[in-house]
Amino acid sequence: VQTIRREDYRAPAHLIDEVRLEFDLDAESTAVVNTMHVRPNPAANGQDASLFLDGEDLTLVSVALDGKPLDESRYTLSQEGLLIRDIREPATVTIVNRFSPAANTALSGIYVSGQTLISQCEAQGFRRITFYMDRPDVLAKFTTVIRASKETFPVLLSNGNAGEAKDLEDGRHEVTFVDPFPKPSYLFALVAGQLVCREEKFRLKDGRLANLSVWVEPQDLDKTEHTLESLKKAIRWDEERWGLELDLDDFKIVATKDFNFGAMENKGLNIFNSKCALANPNVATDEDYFHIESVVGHEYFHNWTGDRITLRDWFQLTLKEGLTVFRDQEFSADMLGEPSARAVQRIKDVISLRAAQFPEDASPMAHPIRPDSYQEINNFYTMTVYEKGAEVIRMLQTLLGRDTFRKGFDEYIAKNDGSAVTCEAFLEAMTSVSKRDLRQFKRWFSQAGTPRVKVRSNWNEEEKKLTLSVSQTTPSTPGQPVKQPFLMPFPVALLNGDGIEMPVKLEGESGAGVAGTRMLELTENSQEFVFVDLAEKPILSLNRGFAAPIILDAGLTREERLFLAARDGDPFNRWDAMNGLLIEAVRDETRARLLHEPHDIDPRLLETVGAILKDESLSPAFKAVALAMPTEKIVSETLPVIDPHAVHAAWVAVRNAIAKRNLSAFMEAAEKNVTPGEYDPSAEPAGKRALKNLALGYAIAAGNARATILVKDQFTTATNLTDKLAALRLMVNSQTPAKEDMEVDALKAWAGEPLLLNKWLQIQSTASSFAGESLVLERVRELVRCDFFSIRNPNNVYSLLMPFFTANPAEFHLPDGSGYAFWAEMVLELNRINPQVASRVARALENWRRYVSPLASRMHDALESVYARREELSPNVLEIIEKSLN
Ligand code: BAL
Ligand code: ZN
Repeated sequence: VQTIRREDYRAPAHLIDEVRLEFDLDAESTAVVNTMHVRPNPAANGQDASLFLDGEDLTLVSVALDGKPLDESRYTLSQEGLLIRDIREPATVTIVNRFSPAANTALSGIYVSGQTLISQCEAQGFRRITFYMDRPDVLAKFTTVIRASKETFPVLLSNGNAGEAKDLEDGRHEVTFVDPFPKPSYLFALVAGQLVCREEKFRLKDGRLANLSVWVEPQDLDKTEHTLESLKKAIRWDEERWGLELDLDDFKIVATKDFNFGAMENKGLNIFNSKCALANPNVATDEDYFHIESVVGHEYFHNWTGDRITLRDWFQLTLKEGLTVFRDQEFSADMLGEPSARAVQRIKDVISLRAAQFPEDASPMAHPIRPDSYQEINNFYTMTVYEKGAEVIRMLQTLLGRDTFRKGFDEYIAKNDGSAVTCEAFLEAMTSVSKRDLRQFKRWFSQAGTPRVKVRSNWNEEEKKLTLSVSQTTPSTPGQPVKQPFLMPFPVALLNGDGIEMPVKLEGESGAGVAGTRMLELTENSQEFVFVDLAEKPILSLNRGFAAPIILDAGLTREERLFLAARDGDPFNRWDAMNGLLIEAVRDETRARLLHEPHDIDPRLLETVGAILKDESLSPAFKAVALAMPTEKIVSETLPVIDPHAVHAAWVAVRNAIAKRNLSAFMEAAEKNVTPGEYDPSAEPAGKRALKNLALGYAIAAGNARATILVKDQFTTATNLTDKLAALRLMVNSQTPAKEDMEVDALKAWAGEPLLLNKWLQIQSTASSFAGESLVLERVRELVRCDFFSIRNPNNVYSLLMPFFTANPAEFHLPDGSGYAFWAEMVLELNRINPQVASRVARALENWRRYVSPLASRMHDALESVYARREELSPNVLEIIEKSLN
């Protein structure tokens, strides 16, 4: 397998100014006539006169140059594409080729979903449609003509404005789309099917009317209102917050149930995985409503950060993804408005960063947000590129301040509009407006690994001064043994005994100290900060709001952390203190069990849970995140060696102790936070439901019979999916005899609706098995063979297999290795069908070295068993398996 390196980038030898694509669509065999206006790239200085056009799984019919058929001696066809020799002048290249959408199980290129033809081109799917310079730095104006049977494909869509439409002979019709904006091929889109739409004319800030539409199969039309509302909010927000307007008359969204990604930002024609687009109270939970708003925003925001300004090469992926995740996080926060709701959202984002990106940063796949090499670009659509990338952009905003950051953003847009650029373009704009030297900051783009920041404090009672010694280290990662220190923001507050922020003054500063959060900057391997004129010994609240994406060792005593959990005015840090205590409780319990030592959970922690539950000043949503047990996976990440079964037993013990000690408070919270009346997915009622369902879970864990009755009732009477699903999940994870009937009832009711079926599958795969029941592994094995499960459907795989392999450690990591054998079977089966999905599943074992030795060696065996079949493996899966074993 070939390794592609960032340093090997070469400008394209040719450019394509305009392309006209004529499609004769047919599910079995589609024909394309592709006419490209090509010219040598002046920037390449005529180094290479050969025009190379990528092509994969295509049948070439003919090649012509300036209208004349080309002699076979002028071109070479290979597995990778078509090389046409000697193109030294501007020329028109016409290629005719065919491909089969029906045979396309990889869901990259154009494929069949039900009765619909759908495209997905990022990163390199366009080469599965026609021969082309399939690279992001070749920008062309596209004209797309689509011809198809009017009965089978009454709706035909592509990027840009619909031009001429006409009926043809033989029951076929033809539509032409002209996209006025030059774009790289990865942003091309085509959809054909029996679709209906919800549409609306929307007045843009400059007075123009844009036509917005959401296209779906007819049975899904009642799930599109929230999609369209989210789009309108996103358009308004981009105008108001960043001064960016929609540049098209028509903006379309299409939803499909068969999609590898969550969604795709094709110019003017966004295509969505239905789980990220479709909602009504019967099929979507509170979290789905929220998530859809954020993904609709994300794809829309790409119109500027991604489409208008695109990437020079795929190594720059974070330039559009990190920035756009940052933008969608800010959008979501602004839609929540209220500070406590915003804080809860920040907490949830950090939970997912810690659960998935931190482990990635410590894995054999660790890579900087801008990688230096890859074998398969699809393996680099990662939490690091996306979520850590967003944290890096957020740090820049924190360091420069919102106003300067906005000026830098404006300059980035103004200078680079219409170009394909590198991450440097963004940093240069920020440097130019801030006049700051950001060279050290740039290390965030090149160094992988999560920095560890250690803080130790020394209080001088006589002089009333506090010295903070702060050091940072970043562990070595593959190919990067030694790291340089990062520049990072490090906001700090010093709290007095009442939890009030004390005036802060650093040694050498004049005047009185200022109360509040003080922004420090870390730049060195070790630094000291001396705070003077302090009235009393303070308690430290560090890295407030999780300003820097680091692992912090604050050196605080348990008393101090209990204090922060009860008093810190920074909601993130208050949550973090509580969460850290819960993690520590499970970790201590795990250790005690492994050593067969007696262990009591700190009663002060159990009391703090009660105090948070009863604190009237806190929102239900905050209480729900603060009192949620950290997942077993999160706890495991903090252990030097992972024993999933010991962690599971400890986790259950800690949860039960919390539940028993606070049973009456939990029951009270469950009863106080019901949300009667019409369903409203907004943050406040959603927070109440989250707290109520959390409280019911604890009450059931405490063995409370009334809670079980309440949950059973909730399952039958709930008028929203959040409550119904929560009730089913609680019952499935309990030992209630009635649970089997409930599972069957739910399956019968939901089997016809893919969105609901996927939720049901996920409940099954993340369940716990109890004595006398079949193992979850056995159930998952059976479900894979059921006719309502299709291994070809990514959402089915993401709902059943992925959560089982990655989010149910106690059931997956069976001591005999049978879970790993099943994983290997599934990876090999998926590898034949859909390499992108297969490689995501393949990653489930990459951290095998972290596990206790019998499990680690069985995981290693399973990886070897897949590697033994390397001749059959796609580059996607091979890269993961090789890196895991190395
Ligand atoms: N560009 C792939 C999907 C997304 O990040 O929006
Ligand atoms: Zn994106």
